[in-house]
Amino acid sequence: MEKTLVIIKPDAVERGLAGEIISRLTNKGLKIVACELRLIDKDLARRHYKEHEGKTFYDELVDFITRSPSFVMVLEGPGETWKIVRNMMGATDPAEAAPGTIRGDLALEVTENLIHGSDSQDAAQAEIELFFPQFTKPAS
Ligand code: DAT
Ligand code: MG
Repeated sequence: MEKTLVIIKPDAVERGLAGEIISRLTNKGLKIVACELRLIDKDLARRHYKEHEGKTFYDELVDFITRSPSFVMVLEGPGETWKIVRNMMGATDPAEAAPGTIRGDLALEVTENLIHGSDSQDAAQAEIELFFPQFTKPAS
């Protein structure tokens, strides 16, 4: 079984779309193995989006992801779970995302694109550790 990290972003929670997005992912057959409604703070947001530090949209991205609670989940499937989720999310820019995808059906703007999913198995591992350290590190 492989796990991946999904963040249902503040725009989705604000718009009441968390249930719709969770349904799509669990109807596919993925299983929720951890979840939390959580206000992501600036420190965690900066660590999560470290790869984008210095880009023009970085500050806007950090402000956006910290503005209200996100629904953060670990999803599990029989293999390549991160890839299944990425395909269901659609392209980063909702204008490019195919109909039938979460972003293609439900979003209009690149910043407010509803959902984050890890983009590789290594990223999934690191992101699960960042958001749910209690599940990945032995108790001390
Ligand atoms: P993804 O979320 O599809 O993995 P990413 O990792 O390249 O995309 O970027 C992270 C987030 O940053 C993305 O969901 C929305 C925002 N973003 C990316 N490119 C952007 C751009 N050109 N302008 C504004 N926001 C952007
Ligand atoms: Mg990304």
